[in-house]
Amino acid sequence: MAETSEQLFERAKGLIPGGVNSPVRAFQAVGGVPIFMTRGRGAYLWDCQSRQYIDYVGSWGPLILGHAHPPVIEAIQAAAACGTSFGTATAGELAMAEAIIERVPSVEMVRLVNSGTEATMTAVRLARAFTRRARIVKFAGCYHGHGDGFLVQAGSGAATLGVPTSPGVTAAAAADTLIARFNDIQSVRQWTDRYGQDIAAIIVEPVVGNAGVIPPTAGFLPELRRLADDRGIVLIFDEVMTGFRLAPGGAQELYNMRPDLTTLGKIIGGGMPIGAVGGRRDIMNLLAPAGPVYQAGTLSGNPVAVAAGLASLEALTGPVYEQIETRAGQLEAGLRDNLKKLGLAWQYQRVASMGCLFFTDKCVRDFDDALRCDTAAYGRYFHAMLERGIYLPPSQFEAFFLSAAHSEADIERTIAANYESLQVVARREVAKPPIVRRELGG
Ligand code: KE4
Repeated sequence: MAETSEQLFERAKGLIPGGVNSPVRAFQAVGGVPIFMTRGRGAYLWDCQSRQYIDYVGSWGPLILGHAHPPVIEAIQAAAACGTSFGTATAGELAMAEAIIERVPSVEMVRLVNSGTEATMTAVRLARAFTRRARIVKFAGCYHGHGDGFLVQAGSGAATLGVPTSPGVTAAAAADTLIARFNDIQSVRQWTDRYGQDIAAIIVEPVVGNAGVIPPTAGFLPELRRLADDRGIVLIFDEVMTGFRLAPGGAQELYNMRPDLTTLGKIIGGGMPIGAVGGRRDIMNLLAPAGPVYQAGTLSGNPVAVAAGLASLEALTGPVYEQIETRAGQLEAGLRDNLKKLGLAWQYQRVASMGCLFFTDKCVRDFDDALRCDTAAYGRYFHAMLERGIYLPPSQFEAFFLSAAHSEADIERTIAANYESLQVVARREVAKPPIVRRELGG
């Protein structure tokens, strides 16, 4: 008899801090026991009791083609059959660099690393070396991984746990991090006016996905570019989540922007561990061994991860993006229609295949707006959808993701489950524990 998630979690908590290897998986923001998944295929996940879900987390973004996409699996199998890692240069890393440079015009050179955190840490180190300055500006609610300097009013799991500035981050590390408000250029100007000559970088999620989904207001990104140019500050777009998702060239293609450095990850690994930092040649060439800025990684450019990423990028053609956009539009129309029919003022925000239902009656333009959400209502909504076979991010401060594998029938089922779940929340009922469902097919 397979162990239940409850039994596995009980055991895991004695062996792994919090029972999980990444905090946001622990369901602390929504209550209940985290679900232990065993298999994914296309738009679906199955848990350890063989319950099937339509998955809108997609491993937090990488799986834009869906789980176990055949060309990706074949690429992994072929690469692994030749060995899992050589610790040497390989032609695949060159192919990945070319693939990124071809899709992201602002990237002239690229360094592969093993996570988004490594990418953002490296980008800031490069900016500090290039400018010989110490301070960085980040935005409240944006999450750039768990590097010390970023865990200051961070989003994603940090916001979920209510520890936006983590213990263990020294006052010195935090002191170099200046916090601004997303979509408020004046909050940036206050810092550049005061410390302009000592600010190395402005790092931003061009579309915030770690406080729920918050699009940039018109003019905000161009204003950031202008401020950075005026003060010789390196503008870093953290596109770990938005890269290759919002468009082939990411958010910077969508909003016609040209940052100095870009951080990437998720999709370029096809679900395997990877990250990348890329950008202007004059900055990137500071990286060892070309330059003095040290950065390294045993498994950087790992051949299996690179093979998975290349297969993913290759499969991401124009028609695939168009299909995903069609589905995302259908979902948005259905969810908005449900809110209207039920007379609910909650806010649905979306950019391409990243979306979020905010349990607040005001448009969410920054982290303070997001923090006004009724997170308890989100928790009830999450469980009501789970009961109906829909797996959403277990936190109000996350984005949900569509993939090329989500079918029209999946979208219709989600809209129907959303309608019932909104009623559950509006009536303040508590969702019953997930029921065992028959296989949905697919
Ligand atoms: P990783 O170190 O987790 O690979 O990437 C960090 C990171 C950097 N920048 C952005 C914009 C990101 O969204 C992330 C990681 N995203 C979260 C989900 N919101 C990862 C999920 C988790 O922490 O378990």
